[in-house]
Amino acid sequence: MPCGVGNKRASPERATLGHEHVAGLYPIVDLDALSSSTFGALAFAERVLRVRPEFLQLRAKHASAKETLELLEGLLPLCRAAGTLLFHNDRPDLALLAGADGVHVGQDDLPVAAVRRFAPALRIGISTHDLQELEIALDERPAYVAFGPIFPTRSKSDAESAVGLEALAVASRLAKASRIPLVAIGGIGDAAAKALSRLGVTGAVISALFGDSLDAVEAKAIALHAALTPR
Ligand code: 3NM
Repeated sequence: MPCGVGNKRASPERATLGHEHVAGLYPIVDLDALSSSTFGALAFAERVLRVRPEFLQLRAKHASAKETLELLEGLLPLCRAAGTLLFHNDRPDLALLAGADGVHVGQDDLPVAAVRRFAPALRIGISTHDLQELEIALDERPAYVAFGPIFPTRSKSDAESAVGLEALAVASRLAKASRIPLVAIGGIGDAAAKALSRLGVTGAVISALFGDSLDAVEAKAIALHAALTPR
């Protein structure tokens, strides 16, 4: 296992991160996206967790540390019950304090070596936006590498240009050769999910999970999870 040794695990038989293959939906609970809905973060998470995804991420770009820590502490038992690994975006300190499983770092966040020094037990996901960043990230042997945006997205204010499915196919080959799971991100919906699944890549999703009601959120999570799971 490249990292995460000794950290609390969601459930041994399902804690598959760190192996080369992951499948299904990677839901991101994004507080900015939730702020324009009527859903609370925990109620939203509870519904998407019904598909028992391998991992779930809290993305809290504009929330205070206090609010974020409270939310992580609320999400953790929900994730444990679903056998899902909880990742937090950007902040290993909050992930560690909450007892979460991992941290997802971007190119301008703490370097992987610093995260490992600070919190050796945390699994690490790395966000990348072109093949050069991807190759550097794979050399770090993280729990997974995210690659995107694959398609245009409105969920990230400073999103880079969309890389498209052809670049994703190349990224998928590189990640497979390194035996590191690859997560596609950016504009992933039902149609894209099928293409991802053919490439053996999983998909992180924010906006395509939203619907008019929590029942609709759950239905979207079920459909995306199925489309992202190879048959
Ligand atoms: N990171 P949606 S794209 C959070 O390319 C995030 O690193 C990206 O949201 C990256 O599913 C993105 O609504 C937004 O497109 C994903």
